[in-house]
Amino acid sequence: MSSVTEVNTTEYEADYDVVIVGAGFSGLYQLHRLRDELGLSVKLIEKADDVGGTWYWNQYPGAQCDSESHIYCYSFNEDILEEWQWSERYPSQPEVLEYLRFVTDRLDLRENIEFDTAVTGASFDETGSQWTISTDDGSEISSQFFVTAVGCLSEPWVPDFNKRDSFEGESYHTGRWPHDGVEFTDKRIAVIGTGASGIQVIPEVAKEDIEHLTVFQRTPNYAVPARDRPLDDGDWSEIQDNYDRILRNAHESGFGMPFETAYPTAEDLSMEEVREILEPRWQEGGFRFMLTFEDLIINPETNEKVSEFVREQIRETVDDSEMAEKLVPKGHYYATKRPPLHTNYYQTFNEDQVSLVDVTETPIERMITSGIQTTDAIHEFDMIIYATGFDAMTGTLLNMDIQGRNGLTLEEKWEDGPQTYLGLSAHGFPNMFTVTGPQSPSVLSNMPVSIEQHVEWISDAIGHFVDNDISAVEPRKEAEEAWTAHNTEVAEQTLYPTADSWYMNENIEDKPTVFTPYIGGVDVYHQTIQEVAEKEYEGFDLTESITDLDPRGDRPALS
Ligand code: FAD
Ligand code: N01
Repeated sequence: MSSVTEVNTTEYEADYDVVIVGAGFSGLYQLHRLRDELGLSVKLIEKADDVGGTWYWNQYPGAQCDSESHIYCYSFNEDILEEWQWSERYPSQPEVLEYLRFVTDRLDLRENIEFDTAVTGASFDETGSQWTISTDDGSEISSQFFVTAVGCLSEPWVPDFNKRDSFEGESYHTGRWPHDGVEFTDKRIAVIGTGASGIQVIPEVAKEDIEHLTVFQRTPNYAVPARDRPLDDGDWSEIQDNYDRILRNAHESGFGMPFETAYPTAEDLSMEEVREILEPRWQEGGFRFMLTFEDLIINPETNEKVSEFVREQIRETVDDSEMAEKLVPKGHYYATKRPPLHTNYYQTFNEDQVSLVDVTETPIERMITSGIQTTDAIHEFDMIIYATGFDAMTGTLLNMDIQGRNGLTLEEKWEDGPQTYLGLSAHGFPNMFTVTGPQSPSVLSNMPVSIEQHVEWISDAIGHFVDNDISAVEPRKEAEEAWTAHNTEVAEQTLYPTADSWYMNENIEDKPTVFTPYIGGVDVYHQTIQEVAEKEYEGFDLTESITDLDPRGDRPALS
């Protein structure tokens, strides 16, 4: 049970009940829920000049969702579900952005969003049980609750290559792609990185009228064909007829996707039998392939057979056998690094104007004014595209200089890796909640499902605290330690920790090696957080207010 203590708090008046940071999928729904369902005064701060988050920033050619469109959306509003019709099996970046703009306008959210403003600091004032939030325009505002919705993959990461800034050509990161496009014609182009972003951008750049494309690969990936296609009215009416069931299944599944795993294991199957099972799923494309065998991620024998099947497909697709061998992943199990989908990725390496540099054989030594110097050659370019990923899960949170009780910074607290209670809150940081924080299923799911779970839990919790005059809420240290230990324990039962992935923070040298998302499953996780709420927020200390503060009272309008 939680405990309720009376403390002598000084009377205070915060500017807002809640300040939210981030206007992507998470922040937009969080704003709607707190403002329109609880009637709270809310301000949302967003550093971009528009909504969209991921889909605002990642405008690189080929940027597209790997989740199928009909499940990569909000499910909370039936009118929106009926009014919006997706045009493709997987929505492309412009369509997701258009969708998020549509939802924003439909729910009239813009008036509570301050764009073009970055949060640069947030500190908790114990006396008033409120947060002071500083922004890059020099302003400060206060709120009783502080909700971070800053995204797990929103801080681009560029490796610190020797003399990185000496290159004099054009440089772009996929996660900060210019919104007015990039001209590729007649250019010699390098792409560094073959994760999900690289695998999408490479075929699109290769299609352009370029002089040459050189791909710098460190770890080959297991990419499965997406097999995108337009959705016609017939497809759409079938989805609409079954939407309740589809969405319920997604919310009750382990990965936030409405697909059943078909077989318990491949352990006792011959490779021939495995091929027979996987072939139709390979032809169908998408994440159903990954969900063929239930024990894929815990049983090395099953995983090795599925991995081998993918390797066979790569060898069959790439004409040059030496090139094919370089593209075949060998050092990690399938899906222990985020498994991407692709459209013509492997086929691109059959084009004359595309070449591959394996940087494990010939590492990048330095950037030079005209390109990239590896241990065996100088490669000259007009443009370098960094598809090198993100300071994932914690990077964006830590950049905000968040200070909790007694001046403890989140950076100090998480020096050895994130410690949270339920991936939602942290001891020492009262009244602060994080949407899809580290140690929640987040990136191991179809994210709108996890986002809705979190936003609804946070809203219900804040509503409960407000209704019960609880001014400060903080997870107990023991609860946090137990959750952190549980995260590690569950991860260690899987193959995930065997790979050098960004899930393990391994993409950035200074970060502690620790598995950051929660792999217990979206369904199990949801049940856990619901039970915590039902048991009066078990694991949290709740501090009752003695002030006459009415958190639903009149608050300043947005400037
Ligand atoms: P974001 O969309 O990242 O939004 C966070 C917002 O916070 C941003 O607008 C950012 O500008 C703002 N912000 C951050 N820091 C500050 C600050 N200090 N001050 C003010 N504002 C700040 N997930 C899936 O489930 N399926 C997919 O197929 C899929 N495809 C993806 C493709 C790409 C290219 C990428 C990068 C991610 C993909 N994801 C996918 C994950 C995706 O990030 C989530 O699905 C979802 O969009 C996250 O929404 P969010 O609102 O939580 O975070
Ligand atoms: O980033 P990544 P991403 N020298 O970190 C390489 C989501 N997403 O932007 O694997 C040379 O996966 C690095 O090599 P290695 C999705 O969740 C989704 O592609 O570390 N290479 C890797 O190849 C995804 O997982 C979608 O050895 C270096 C690449 O750069 C997440 O975002 C689309 C290097 C980085 O891959 C991030 O994906 C796009 C170095 N020093 C993104 N440092 C869809 O759903 C790094 N690399 C469609």
